[in-house]
Amino acid sequence: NLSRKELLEKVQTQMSSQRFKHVLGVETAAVELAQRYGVSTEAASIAALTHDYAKERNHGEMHDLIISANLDLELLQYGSEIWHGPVGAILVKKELGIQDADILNAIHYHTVGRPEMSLLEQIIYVADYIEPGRVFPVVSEARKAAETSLAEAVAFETEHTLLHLIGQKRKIYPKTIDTYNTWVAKP
Ligand code: DGI
Ligand code: FE
Ligand code: FE
Ligand code: FE
Repeated sequence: NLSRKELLEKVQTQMSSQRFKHVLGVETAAVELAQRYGVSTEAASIAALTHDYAKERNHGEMHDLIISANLDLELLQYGSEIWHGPVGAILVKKELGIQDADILNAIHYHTVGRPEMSLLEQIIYVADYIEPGRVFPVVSEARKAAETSLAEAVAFETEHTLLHLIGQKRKIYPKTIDTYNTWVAKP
């Protein structure tokens, strides 16, 4: 098991200083949410520090890993921005030795979510969106939701991410819709 300091050093080698700063912000937000919602703050810290571990890997390597690790091949049709979660979970296990399934799932699903999310998965999904460095228009509303209901914060983020993608006519990964249907849509 790596100490927090060792983990920080390994993560820092994988990314720009700007992204590393984002990762530290996600850790701050995730630990706070973990305290509020009764989840292990250590697990929240580890998942937050590693959630974007693969973000700056080259696309060819990520593409090949999606195939060799038997990840969802549909990922390949929806652009590389949604690859780093699933790929990151594989690499964090292989290269950092992290084995905890809940932490690996939190990394895997941090971008698109999924219908069933553990509290830790919800925390990383939301912390990524509301960390102190984020500045988009609705972020204060998202932070407010996270103070009272984690599920409401997940729903808010899911709705607004989808609206944002549609506003830019981006392709929607079907699993993003599955998350929307579970967390946002009315029955
Ligand atoms: O890695 P971060 O930048 O911290 O944040 P993230 O992992 O939550 O999101 C990365 C990007 O993924 C973000 O700009 C929105 C995009 N994204 C999320 N769902 C979808 C998507 N892009 C497409 N094309 N389709 C999706 O369904
Ligand atoms: Fe990410
Ligand atoms: Fe996110
Ligand atoms: Fe992130």
